[in-house]
Amino acid sequence: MSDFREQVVTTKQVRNKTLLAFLFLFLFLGGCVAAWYWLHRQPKDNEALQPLRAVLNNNEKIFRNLLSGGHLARTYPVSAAEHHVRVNGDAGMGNEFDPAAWRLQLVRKAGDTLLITIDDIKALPRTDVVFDFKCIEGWSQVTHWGGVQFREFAKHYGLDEQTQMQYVGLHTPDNEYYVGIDTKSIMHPQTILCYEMNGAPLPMNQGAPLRLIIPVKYGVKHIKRIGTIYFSNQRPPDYWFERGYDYFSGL
Ligand SMILES: Nc1nc2c(c(=O)[nH]1)N[C@H]1C(S)=C(S)[C@@H](COP(=O)(O)O)O[C@H]1N2
Ligand SMILES: [Mo]
Repeated sequence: MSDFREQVVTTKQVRNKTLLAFLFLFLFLGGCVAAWYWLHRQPKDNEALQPLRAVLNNNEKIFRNLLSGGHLARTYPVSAAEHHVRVNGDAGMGNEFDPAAWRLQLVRKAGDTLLITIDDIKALPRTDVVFDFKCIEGWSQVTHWGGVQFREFAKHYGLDEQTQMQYVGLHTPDNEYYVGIDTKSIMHPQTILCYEMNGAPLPMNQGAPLRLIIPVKYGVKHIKRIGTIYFSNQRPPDYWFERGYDYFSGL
């Protein structure tokens, strides 16, 4: 004789369980719909719904503390670099621009702006960086850039006091494109003021005479054709932040 015991389940029990399961399903779906309506009734903060913006800001706090000079973006051999480098984004890249007349405006303080030539910048120690350039649109490319580390540049121009501030603002000569970057990220050893691509002068559409290459950030922060650099304890205006993206845009 086997010890097999059958449990007798009545039709009534089956029906009750089924009803209970449906009840939970409807409560859950109702909750989802209510949460969706609630979220979409919330005010916006720079084009992102406020609760979502709060999540981005909290992520920033966490990642800012994790990021340090010792945390390096992965690098690649020069031979791995793409020759056909994608061109993306042309805000602030209008035709009425004269590279010969260009000077970098470095605002050290209100009323204290240095005008720096590209030769001044090329005279500083040169560094290469080959890394995987990632755009938030979903593409990435291993690319090769040359320039001076921002932290070398800051040392050369005596920016000790300025780099104690929380943010750096950069914009194009016509102010059409602009980014704000936390100082820790701009002082990162892989961040360069870049004037070369694939060992040759930076092409016009890629940001000549000078662009930012900042491997710890998404493409949006790699501003092309830098006109002005300044420092602030408030978040400088940021083109893609104003269009709903994350301010920090870290990787
Ligand atoms: N001045 C300027 N810089 C810019 C942009 C732009 O529209 N204008 N687009 C950004 C974005 S979204 C990306 S992905 C990179 C693309 O750099 P690339 O054109 O050299 O590939 O530049 C960034 N820098
Ligand atoms: Mo991008």
